[in-house]
Amino acid sequence: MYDDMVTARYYEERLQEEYLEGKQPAFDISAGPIPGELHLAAGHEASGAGVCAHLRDDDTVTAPHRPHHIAIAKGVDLKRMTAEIFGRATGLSKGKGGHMHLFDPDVNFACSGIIAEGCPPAVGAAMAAKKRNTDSVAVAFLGEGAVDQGGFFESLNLAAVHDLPVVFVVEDNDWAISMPIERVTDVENSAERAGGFDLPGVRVDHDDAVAVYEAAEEAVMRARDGNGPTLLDIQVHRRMGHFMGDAEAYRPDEDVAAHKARDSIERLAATLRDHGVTDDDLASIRETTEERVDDAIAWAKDQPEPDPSEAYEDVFTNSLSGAVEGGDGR
Ligand SMILES: Cc1ncc(C[n+]2csc(CCOP(=O)(O)OP(=O)(O)O)c2C)c(N)n1
Ligand SMILES: [Mg+2]
Repeated sequence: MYDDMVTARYYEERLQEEYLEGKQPAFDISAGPIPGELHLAAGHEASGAGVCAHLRDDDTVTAPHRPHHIAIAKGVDLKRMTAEIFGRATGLSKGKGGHMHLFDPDVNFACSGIIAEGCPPAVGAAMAAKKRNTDSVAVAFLGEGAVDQGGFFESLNLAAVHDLPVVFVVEDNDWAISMPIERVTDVENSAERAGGFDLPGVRVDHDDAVAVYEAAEEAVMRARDGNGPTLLDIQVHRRMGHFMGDAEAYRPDEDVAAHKARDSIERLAATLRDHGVTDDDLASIRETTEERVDDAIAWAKDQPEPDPSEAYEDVFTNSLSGAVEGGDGR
């Protein structure tokens, strides 16, 4: 878990540097080697690492618009993921999806920029696993700001009524862009939503990777053993703006400071030290992960850009000729 968490943190620090190249002084979102939006998950690492520690390649994970820590913990190919973020032809989606649309069929990972979008496909994957009599499970990650989406409730209901092997993981970082959770709901924590569907809801209310690991172990094993879904609500922290370039004018200074003070990576390092892991061991893990990340970024930046003539390949779209000529109505 420590390896995954420090990989994710360093990866995002490096992406942050690359992202800002060419975008200053006036913030130009389309400039630089990573054009478009970039949502960093620094502060969410305990959730991805603690949950995915229980998953195999054949288990399915769907993630939201803040996906890097989850993708890394699920074992998504780091080089092809980085090429995708840099918009290169060898990226996971041939450079057409960008950082919110990473798909890696080798480890059954997908993410989406549409919030709560991953819930129905995770339920579908869980239903497929059950019908095929496998013991694979599916996990849908979403933010606390997405729990009032209809698709989330429909997914909880279908998963509960069919006893499907799926775990819903809400990452609660207190904010949905500029909207604090208490302004959009009177429900104190999202785990309570499970009661309405008669399924277990568990809240992990601090950024402790070990506590996440333990709660996720029970949930994933329950799903794998055929005992149905669980809803986990995990407190994480948002160390940065909603997206790169967010000045966070809406956010009180004390809140930024409080979130930065709760570092789950430091907390896990302290736990590891208590169990006899030395500072040298930890430094050597960090060194290896930094090399791996630097290699992936250097490799990705060296990859070709997609050919513009391929823009309409591999996409769902109405055929122009069909639309003009009446076509077949697709
Ligand atoms: C269906 C839909 N509505 C609105 C948006 C715009 N949007 C992008 S992120 C976001 C807030 C998400 O907050 P949360 O789910 O808490 O995730 P966080 O960004 O805090 O990780 C919104 C409203 C969207 N992407 N999809
Ligand atoms: Mg949030």
